[in-house]
Amino acid sequence: MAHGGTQAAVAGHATGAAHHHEPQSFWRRYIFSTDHKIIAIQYLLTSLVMAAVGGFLAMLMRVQLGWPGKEWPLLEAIMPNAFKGGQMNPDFYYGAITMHGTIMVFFFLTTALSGGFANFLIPLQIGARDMAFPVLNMLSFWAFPVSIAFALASFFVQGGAPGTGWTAYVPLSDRETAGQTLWLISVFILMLAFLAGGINYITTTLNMRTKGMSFSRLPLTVWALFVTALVGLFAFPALMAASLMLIFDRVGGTHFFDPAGGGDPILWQHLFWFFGHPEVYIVILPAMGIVSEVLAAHGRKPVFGYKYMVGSILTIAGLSFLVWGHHMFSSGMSPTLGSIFMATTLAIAIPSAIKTFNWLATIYRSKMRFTAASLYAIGFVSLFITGGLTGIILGNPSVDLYFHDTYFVVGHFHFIMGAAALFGVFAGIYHWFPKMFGRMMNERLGKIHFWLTFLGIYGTFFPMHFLGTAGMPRRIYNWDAYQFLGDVATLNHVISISAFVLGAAQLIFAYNLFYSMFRGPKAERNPWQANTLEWWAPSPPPHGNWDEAEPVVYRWPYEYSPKDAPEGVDHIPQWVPEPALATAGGDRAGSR
Ligand code: HEM
Ligand SMILES: [Cu+2]
Repeated sequence: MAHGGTQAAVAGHATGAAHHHEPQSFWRRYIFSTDHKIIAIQYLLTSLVMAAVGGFLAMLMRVQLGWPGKEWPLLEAIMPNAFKGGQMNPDFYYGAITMHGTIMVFFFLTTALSGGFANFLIPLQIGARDMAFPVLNMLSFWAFPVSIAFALASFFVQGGAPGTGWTAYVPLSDRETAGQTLWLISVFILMLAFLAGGINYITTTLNMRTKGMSFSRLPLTVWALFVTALVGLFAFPALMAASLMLIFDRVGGTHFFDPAGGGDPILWQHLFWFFGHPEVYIVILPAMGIVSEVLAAHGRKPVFGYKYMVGSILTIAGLSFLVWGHHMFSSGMSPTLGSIFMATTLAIAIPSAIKTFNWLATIYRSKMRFTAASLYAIGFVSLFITGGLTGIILGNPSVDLYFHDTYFVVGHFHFIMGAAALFGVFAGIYHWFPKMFGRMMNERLGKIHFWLTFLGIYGTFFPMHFLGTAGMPRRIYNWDAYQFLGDVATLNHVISISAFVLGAAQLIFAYNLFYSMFRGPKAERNPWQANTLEWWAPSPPPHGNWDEAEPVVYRWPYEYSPKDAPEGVDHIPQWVPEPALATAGGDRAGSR
């Protein structure tokens, strides 16, 4: 009933003088919008389209790896160049590898989380009306399709997409055809766009928090997105510099990386991984924030160890700049340096484990409502544990010398980065969809989607560890050509078939998403009875977010199942002044 009370209070509040805005054209409203929520949806939808492209490439790669040497007349009919003569052409395969990684890391995960969710959640959850710099925000978004266009254009130039992988190691990337230059330009623009976006997130979090929203009351989502933006501020410039230098090497006659001209190819690896390791945390930290939020709201229990959660986010962010050498153990670095990077790498396991135990403690004896959102959040914890443990194995230089560049590494990073961050995105979409679109998604389809995805992920990526132990290198097109591998055929069949199940399951999600957007049942303001400020706004919130005054914050965001609250009160939102008022309902709750 408490809930009814707050809703009534909120509804009463909504009838107040509405915020007035000039009528806007379709273009200003939905295309060149400066409203953070529209921009969030633009990022999110573009990132999902890119995920579909990246996923399609993955399916093609699994076709090849499942049955190398087989002919596919149907695929030849659809893509005559890629499947000339019925078999996949190796250049296309390597181009697909590069574009799959690039698309999934940059255009899907980073964009969905640090573009979509950062835009949607930061202003709403801190009680602001918009970002600090709305026009810059719009420009950041519009740089992003430009970057995508450059990357995708590489498929259509002479030589096709570059075959160097998302890490673009020199000297190969120095010698690669023109597509590599387009890729580098794309990456440069993207980094610039993310930097501009991050400046907005940082400034907004620092300066635009509403009355009462101290840092100790900040939802963990905002903490995570804010710290992620700080990490980006220091990481993105390294890749910007590196890509610019490589562009110069390729077209400008310099020799930064070319040993023939006195350059150093290892320099690229340092610059890339100085960016690249923080980048993997740029995608996992926001997912961690989302998961904490969803577990608390759907588990009806405060997040366990809030301060330790914040501390771990900060520690992980700091340490993430000190571990890049674990990607380079086999580059010939001195063993002493290897040991140092081992120590820092294993140190990251500590804050990671703190977070993991806190999630488990949050789940333990909670009143978990098993929604699609909470299933994905719980699934995240499982994937994070599986992937984290293999990370600890790889962190030992002596072990890594064997595993480096095998499928063991592919298994590791797909669990922890690919799949775990993907689960964070799904948990976030199922949780915030009602607020974004004012309608509910179908829970039953959501749960089917979850189980198929969960099983598909384990079926696809778990066996990869065995391939790695058998010595199968990553980024090879025809494992059947290597005698030393023994029989890896069965494992590869299992992986490919699981991957197809995983891919097919995403069609259910796509249907649910688009159907619900237009036809789903109308959402109330606070369908999950959650505590953070966005649930105080109408669904979807109008331009300017709050119908009247900005909300005022009276408490931390995790007052679920509070101990001393009156009978029937199972949560007290941040905007409610005193516990008693939650049941009293009426006009005082949430007003100034
Ligand atoms: C306990 C934490 C972790 C440890 C100890 C760890 C350790 C490692 C090590 C040693 C490697 C290098 C393996 C090699 O290339 O031979 C590696 C690769 C990788 N890790 Fe982790 N990792 C951890 C967490 C994460 C997280 C949270 C993410 C992402 C969200 C991640 C993403 C990656 C990626 C993307 C690669 C490979 C990149 C590539 O070569 O293309 N790792 N990890
Ligand atoms: Cu790393």
